[in-house]
Amino acid sequence: MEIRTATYLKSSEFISQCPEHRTTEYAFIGRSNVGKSSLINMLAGNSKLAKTSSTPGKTLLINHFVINNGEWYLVDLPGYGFAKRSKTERAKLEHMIEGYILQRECLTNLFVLIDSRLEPQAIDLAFMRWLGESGIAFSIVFTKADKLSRQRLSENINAYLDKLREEWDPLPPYFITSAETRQGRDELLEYIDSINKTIDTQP
Ligand SMILES: Nc1nc2c(ncn2[C@@H]2O[C@H](COP(=O)(O)OP(=O)(O)OP(=O)(O)O)[C@@H](O)[C@H]2O)c(=O)[nH]1
Ligand SMILES: [Mg+2]
Repeated sequence: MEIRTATYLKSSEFISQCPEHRTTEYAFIGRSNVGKSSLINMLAGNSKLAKTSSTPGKTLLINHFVINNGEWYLVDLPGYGFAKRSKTERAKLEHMIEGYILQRECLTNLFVLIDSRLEPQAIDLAFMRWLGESGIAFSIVFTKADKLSRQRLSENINAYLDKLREEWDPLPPYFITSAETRQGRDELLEYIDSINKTIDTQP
């Protein structure tokens, strides 16, 4: 599948403000700075679509993007776990993210982004546990693959999968990506396409 058009639609603070929905919707979540907005831009083939920053905490709202004139939506979410934010601010963002994930009925699949350079982080494992307990379908996207040698990358991914096997059987689907080299783009788009085909996505 190719993305022919990708346009910004709306930023929302609450689910009640999210656009009315008639098609499938894919959202990206993960720790601040993991590369959610960059991944959306890489998929869309437009580096200016979602705002990115080298400083964590850039995305602060639920951002909807329309793909292929309404065939499906991409959603950029704020990151979780940014320690430098005040307790109140963090609670507000967590509330926003939780509300979206639990209440957005048209959320077709959530992609949980994991920095491929890091060993498994408790906050991500706890977040995925919560998704499982809440019955939310998700897939894992390892990001920033370009920052590691091929061997180091495969060692890290294997170690991560081993950690996940302690809790998950079967493992969630996973993808290895780089917003720099566009690694994983075709696989992710094919995956989204395969889900779209099981659901009528005509607007
Ligand atoms: N080398 C490399 N850098 C990346 C990649 N993806 C993201 N980055 C960089 O990582 C930083 C954070 O990227 P964002 O896409 O803004 O991260 P985010 O997860 O949306 O962050 P918040 O909105 O703050 O939660 C930026 O400096 C990006 O250029 C990647 O695949 N490779
Ligand atoms: Mg962002």
